[in-house]
Amino acid sequence: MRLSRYFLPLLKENPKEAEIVSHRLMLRAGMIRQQAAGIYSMLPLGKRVLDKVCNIIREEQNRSGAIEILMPTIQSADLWRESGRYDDYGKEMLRITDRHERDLLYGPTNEEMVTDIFRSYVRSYKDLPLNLYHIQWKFRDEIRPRFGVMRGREFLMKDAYSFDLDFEGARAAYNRMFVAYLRTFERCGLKSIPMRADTGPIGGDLSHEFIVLADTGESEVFCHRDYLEMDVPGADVDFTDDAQMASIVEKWTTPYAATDEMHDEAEWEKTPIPERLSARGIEVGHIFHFGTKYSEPMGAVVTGPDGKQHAVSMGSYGIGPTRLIAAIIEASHDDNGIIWPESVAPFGAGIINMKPGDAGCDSWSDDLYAKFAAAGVDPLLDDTHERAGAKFAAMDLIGLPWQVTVGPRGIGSGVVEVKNRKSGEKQELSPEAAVNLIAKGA
Ligand code: P5A
Repeated sequence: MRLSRYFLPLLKENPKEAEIVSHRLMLRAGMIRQQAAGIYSMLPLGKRVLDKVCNIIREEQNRSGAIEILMPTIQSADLWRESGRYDDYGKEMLRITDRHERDLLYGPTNEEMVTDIFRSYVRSYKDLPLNLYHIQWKFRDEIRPRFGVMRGREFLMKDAYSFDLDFEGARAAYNRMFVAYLRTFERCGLKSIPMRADTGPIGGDLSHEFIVLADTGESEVFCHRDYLEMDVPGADVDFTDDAQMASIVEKWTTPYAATDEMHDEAEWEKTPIPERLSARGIEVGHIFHFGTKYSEPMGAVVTGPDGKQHAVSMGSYGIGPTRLIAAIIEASHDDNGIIWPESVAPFGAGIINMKPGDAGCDSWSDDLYAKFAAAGVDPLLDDTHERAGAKFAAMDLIGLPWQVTVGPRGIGSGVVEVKNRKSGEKQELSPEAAVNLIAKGA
């Protein structure tokens, strides 16, 4: 992409409404635009990051055996009356009436709708296990939407729903999602810690929140320091091996970890004082087992091997991709701007042409651009006529992992300057060496 033809509305001033760094940087880097309280457009740079994050989520959901669908945002109130949640959900639910006076709602979550899909088609235990997920906008009329996309009213969610014959099967499904979540957040460049959590309006008796530690996090959390050093399972982990899944979950749930709602002082005191970490955290994912809470009232039953009818045992599993972007920025930035992990960076590298219009600078920049594209590093070429200082500041702000500067002096000695955004380290390299170095990580 050439910056001269791109839409990157950077802000020079710090927006007054932004209380936390991720909100400030997303506004300043031209990633999002607020349209109403807690409702945002994703601008081109933000949309690129969102797509990268969603693709990582999708790959790990698919790897774990979940199957993608897409359900609508608007739901019929009648479905929610069947589960009893239409009245229970309260003011967070946006209720809508259509021209025929039918009650509709903008979905805050999809347990009822997916249970309806399941009961319409699945009859036998032989079709289980089944896990259906989608990535779709949700609406929750939060009292205090704040911190940008961190706590929006309209926000994107990946929500998965598992169906099994009995608790044992449901527990195995829960474990698979647990492991998929560890991998997903690690691939987004984050250290996430699974913590025992309250179930709130989703319900059930078994639940973990996946928390990213950050000073600006909304939750107070308590955990063992061992979590900071634990290794996340590799891509070769076998999601069909229930015993392997269970042992990974056991390892990741043995040291103490709980959010403040579930915090147990007596248990906490068993952790030696130097090993205790009490901090603030951002909830990027939340998984639930709730058994027959929806399948029983909604008649989602299958014939079991015993020939009898069984209400299926269910769980649901959420990740907030829009919140995840904010969490990544909270965890990875400096005074000059965002520092994207390579896996979610909107472009792989920025090329700064110091003197557009100069034949040498133009041809070197174009050549580098083509070489990067061929090597699979999606480049952003700054071919604008801004001052050098403004160009460097803009590149730092948008946080691409690498910056390659092409200027007349370097060309004279056959080199470009390569800067690593994270370490700040600079080196002079031939264009070929620069492409090789940067393509290695792509
Ligand atoms: C699980 C999937 C559920 O809704 N039903 C379907 C279950 N869980 S949850 O914890 O309420 O939400 C799942 C994840 O969505 C993100 N999230 C938000 N992101 C931005 N703004 C919000 N207001 C918001 N609310 C929830 C979080 O990442 C949460 O873990």
